[in-house]
Amino acid sequence: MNRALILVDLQNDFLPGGALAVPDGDQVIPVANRVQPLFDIVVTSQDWHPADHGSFAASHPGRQPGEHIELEGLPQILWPTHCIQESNGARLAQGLDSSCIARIFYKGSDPQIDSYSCFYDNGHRRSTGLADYLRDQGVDTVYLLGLATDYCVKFSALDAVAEEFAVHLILDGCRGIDLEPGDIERALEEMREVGVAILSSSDLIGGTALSV
Ligand code: VGL
Ligand code: ZN
Repeated sequence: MNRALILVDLQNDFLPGGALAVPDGDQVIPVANRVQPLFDIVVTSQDWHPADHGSFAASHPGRQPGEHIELEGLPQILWPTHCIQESNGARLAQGLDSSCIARIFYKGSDPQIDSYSCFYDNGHRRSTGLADYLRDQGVDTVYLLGLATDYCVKFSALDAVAEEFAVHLILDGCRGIDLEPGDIERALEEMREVGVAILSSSDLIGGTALSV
């Protein structure tokens, strides 16, 4: 059976200087580049919002980023405008080696619902097709890295477990937002609790984690 690497939202807007910069987000790019050749298949997700997306504070007059609202019946944190389709901010990070990427899965395109996970939107209403694609490729084990640990990486990892993949998180390939201090640590704990194995890229390069 095959092992896949899922690169989560390695996009300019999530790097320092971007619209929704994740602290030290740029430091995961060399990790992503180092580990890609170790996998049978590499896929990536891209946050891909229309300009009027409902997760943007700017779409709700009087609201500020960081505020909590309800969007079509779901709790929603309001974000700065980010990852607008076709914009430079939505492009894959400059410096990311994209030569190994077999397929890109776009998410967050529906203006009325956010999509943290690269498998499903936040209401689990629509699939991106990633799980079926991976199964079609004979993948039973996935490794994740990317941005942000406490949002898109976490929800992708939880969905990957629910889809019955064996799930590993490459911790030094992730950075988080910590909107509330402790969010990153709590996200890691939630992932551990459902069986996500947390490891470092050096474990992979040493070969141990790949042989389990
Ligand atoms: C993300 C907040 C809003 C992420 C995307 O990639 O973690 N976070 N959109
Ligand atoms: Zn987003």
